Amino acid sequence: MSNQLQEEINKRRTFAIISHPDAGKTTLTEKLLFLGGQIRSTGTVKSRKSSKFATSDWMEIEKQRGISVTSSVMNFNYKGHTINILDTPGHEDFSEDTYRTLLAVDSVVMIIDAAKGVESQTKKLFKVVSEHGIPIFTFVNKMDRQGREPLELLEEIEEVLGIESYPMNWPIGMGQDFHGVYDRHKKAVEFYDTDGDNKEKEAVYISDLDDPVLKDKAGEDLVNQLQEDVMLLDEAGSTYSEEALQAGKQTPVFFGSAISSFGVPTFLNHFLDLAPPPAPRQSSEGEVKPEDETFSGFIFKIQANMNPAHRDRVAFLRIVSGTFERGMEAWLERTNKSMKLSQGQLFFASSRGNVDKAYPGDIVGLYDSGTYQIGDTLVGSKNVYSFGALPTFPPEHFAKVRAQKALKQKHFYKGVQQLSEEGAIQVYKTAHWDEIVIGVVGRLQFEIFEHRMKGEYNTDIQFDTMPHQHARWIEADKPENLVDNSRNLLVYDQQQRPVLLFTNDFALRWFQEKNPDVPLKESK
Ligand SMILES: Nc1nc2c(ncn2[C@@H]2O[C@H](COP(=O)(O)OP(=O)(O)OP(=O)(O)O)[C@@H](O)[C@H]2O)c(=O)[nH]1
Ligand SMILES: [Mg+2]
Repeated sequence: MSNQLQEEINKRRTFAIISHPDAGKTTLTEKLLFLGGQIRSTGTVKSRKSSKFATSDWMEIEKQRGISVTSSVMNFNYKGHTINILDTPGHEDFSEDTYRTLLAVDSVVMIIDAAKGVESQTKKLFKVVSEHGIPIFTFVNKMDRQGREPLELLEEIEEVLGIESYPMNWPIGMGQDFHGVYDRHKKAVEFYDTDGDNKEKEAVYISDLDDPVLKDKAGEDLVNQLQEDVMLLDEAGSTYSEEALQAGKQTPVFFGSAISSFGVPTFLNHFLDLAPPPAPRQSSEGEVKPEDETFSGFIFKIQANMNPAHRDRVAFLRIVSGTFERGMEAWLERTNKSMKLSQGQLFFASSRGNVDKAYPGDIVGLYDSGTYQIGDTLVGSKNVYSFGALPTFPPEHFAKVRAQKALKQKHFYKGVQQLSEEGAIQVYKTAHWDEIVIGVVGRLQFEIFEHRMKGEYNTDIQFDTMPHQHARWIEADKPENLVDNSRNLLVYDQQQRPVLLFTNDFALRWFQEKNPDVPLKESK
């Protein structure tokens, strides 16, 4: 193993930010990029009137609505580290994308809105993360607003999520009365100010919690509260354990206010110290270590039209082992064919750039003219192996779609094809008239589909939503004979495999009872 490879691995941190919608993922992402010198000013998320927009919400519809609908990848350097950050969408309709993103990271930052506590979508995402046993860091956000009692929030994290929590710092007041945070390890206080300059705040070291500086700045009542809380945490709270943290069984908790950058630099410093470098990954041929010399990686996301000027498509490759070099030869496991990786790109805040070399943990964008699929493994030698398929969710909403104008047919088919390859929609054809049916996991995806078809493929769409809720792949000699009533509909997927769409659970059970010898599969 070369020393250089090992050094590059140790420098890297690759993580995703997750939470319920609106907790502040994109805002925190921006502040982190700003710290890394990647952007010079932070655009306010959701300020529709302003011309500034959040860097990671680059898609047209994200800018319009101020929500994230797709995960985005950004690379930056900070204090000798190379960081790959993945900002994910919170809305459950896009959770398939978020789940796949979680499989490409080594740790996760979970944001809790101090006023709302642990919300439903955070709970679901947390479950997936904890099943993979990766370290989870918690950032309790929006302390500049009146929120819930910090102790109550900790209790909720422990009870609802079932993970031990260890506050690294503790808030002094909140909302109008927010005065800063007390660092339990350093025994120092960072005082809150609203100048939002995003610099590391000078910490004030104190002898103990009776230090007059504290009372001077924060007042008697808040200091009393702080003393009580800290005593309780010291006596009854969990003890810090690096081992439990690395196993994803204890989460370090930080309080702050992303919008004013308060607590963000401190958080990042601790995070870089504690978060793990790129991890090994299981493959069909056993464990692959990042320091293995042979290059390997897998595609976890495909995105069309990232750059409106070029209308190109990018496949996102997470490097697992070895060194990526521009122009290198690699084998695609699915086809066993070799290809030249002539152009790889790294994504920065507002640009992307060609990359000559990239290392484990890095996420490289490969130009894709239809070669790659989500879940593909690439290996830098003929002895290929696979990192396994990535999860797909069964669609639950269906609609017949067509172009409003017949003249747009060509654009329409291209758009449908490309967006389905991204994994954003599933596409079927009806048995008789070859009508296009699309299936999605969440209804909002219909809207995004419509919006993107217009914006990226210049095609207005006619929608007929359908009453069906389930899709099942079937194996039968004459599938058309199985369609017996209005409760199911026969369609074919893009590989011409028969699929039955059912209106509801009852229709599904009814079919199973009548056709016990026809197996129904949730995925292909
Ligand atoms: N008061 C206050 N508002 C904040 C803070 N952080 C974020 N916000 C606001 O909360 C709203 C949501 O922020 P985003 O960063 O878009 O949230 P998100 O988690 O990325 O949302 P989705 O991507 O749609 O899931 C925006 O209006 C932000 O300005 C904070 O620290 N304090
Ligand atoms: Mg967002």
